[in-house]
Amino acid sequence: MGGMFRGEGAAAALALAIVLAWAPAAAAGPSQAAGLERVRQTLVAPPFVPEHTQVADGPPRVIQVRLVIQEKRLTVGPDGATVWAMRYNGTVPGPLIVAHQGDYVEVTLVNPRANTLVHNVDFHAATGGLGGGALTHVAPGQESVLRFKATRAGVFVYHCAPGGAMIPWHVVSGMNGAILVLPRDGLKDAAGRPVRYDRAYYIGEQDFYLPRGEDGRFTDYPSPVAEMGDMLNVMRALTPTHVVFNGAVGALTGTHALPAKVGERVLILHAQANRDSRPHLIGGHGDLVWPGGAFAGPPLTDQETWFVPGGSAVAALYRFRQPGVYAYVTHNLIEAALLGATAQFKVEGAWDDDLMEQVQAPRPIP
Ligand SMILES: [Cu+2]
Repeated sequence: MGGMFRGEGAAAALALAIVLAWAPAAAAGPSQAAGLERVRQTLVAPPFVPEHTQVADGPPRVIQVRLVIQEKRLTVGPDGATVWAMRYNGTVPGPLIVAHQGDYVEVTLVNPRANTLVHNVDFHAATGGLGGGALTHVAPGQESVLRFKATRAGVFVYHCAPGGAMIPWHVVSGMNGAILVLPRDGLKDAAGRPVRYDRAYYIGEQDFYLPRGEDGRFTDYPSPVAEMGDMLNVMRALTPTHVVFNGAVGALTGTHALPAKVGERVLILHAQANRDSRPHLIGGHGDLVWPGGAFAGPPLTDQETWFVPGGSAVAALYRFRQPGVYAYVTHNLIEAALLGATAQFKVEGAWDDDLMEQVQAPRPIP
């Protein structure tokens, strides 16, 4: 317990030092956001994405979103593991926000009185002030408003970063999400031609570090702070107990598989706020993959497996050519099969024998 509170004190001091260091000086220029049309974006639970146009249908706007923080226990796996999940808008990962390059994103961050911890939000898409982290610290019962200009087109992570050990603890407790900043004229292929998608899914990968008791069973704790010390000890070994998509083992498989149809182009947005990942669609490919999630350069083509550096989100586009159930995994197959990092696409349509055919079903060797 003593160590836990010492750690908390150090974290709080670091957070304060960071805030002071980043307190804005005299403004270099006023925000150009005044006078722009303001649009409230309705955020939805992952793996779904908010309604949006792929090509901007007007001049830059101010996109208003509301993130309400929730500290609530979450069941992570069928092995009885639970965690005091820290969530934006009640989900792990937090909701996807969608904007176009040049838009302003105005975020109201709400920390309801029922919570127990200080939180904030650091947008990798933003410029300055710890990505907004220095300007958004909210204690339980407070809210803050941050506006930033989405100057770069890409997919970016956002996450809580209250300082010191609090940063990884909050992030691996689920407090991360992503924002999609589309080029105003939409996505382009490697030759610079327009690319459109028929569906988009947002897959947030989450590594969890859940403590076990002496009996080997996962421990339940009465509060996030009670869980913190033991979780930090598991975290220090850098060995997750679970690596999952959408907050829990099986959250995107079986009846929760992601639907698609043969011929549809599906944009897959894969975020990992803390750890490297290597997505692979078993039986398919990355037709187009934007490395690092950046849309300014040409996408890679015909990728078998692609890379998501920890602390980033990457976009891949695939047009399904065959029906069936596709596993979508991180191709560390131990994490995929044993720790939970598997999703599924359920694709309807007609089978193409030209692409694949079973020439002989299994039979005894003649
Ligand atoms: Cu937090």
